[in-house]
Amino acid sequence: MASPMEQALAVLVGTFHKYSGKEGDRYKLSKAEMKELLLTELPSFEVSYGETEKLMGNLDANGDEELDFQEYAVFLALTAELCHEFFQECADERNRKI
Ligand SMILES: [Ca+2]
Ligand SMILES: [Ca+2]
Repeated sequence: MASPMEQALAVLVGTFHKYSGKEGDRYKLSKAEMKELLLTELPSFEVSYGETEKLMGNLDANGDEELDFQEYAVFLALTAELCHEFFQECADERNRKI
């Protein structure tokens, strides 16, 4: 039985392939694929269409208008950092109330 972290990694990799395989290059996320991934898999982030465009631009390091796995991995790292900050703020908030 895989540990929670191993399962989480499998989900992160599997989610990339679930969307990257929909159109064009099977191993890259097009703008439409990335937009669908963001809206479907991260609904709590409430990303708007304009924000997906901007995010794509920032993440597309080699400028080919698609996200390869390496560029997606940068997105995951940034998202993890945001979550970390968010939970830290929640914890700080709780500690202040105690
Ligand atoms: Ca694709
Ligand atoms: Ca790219």
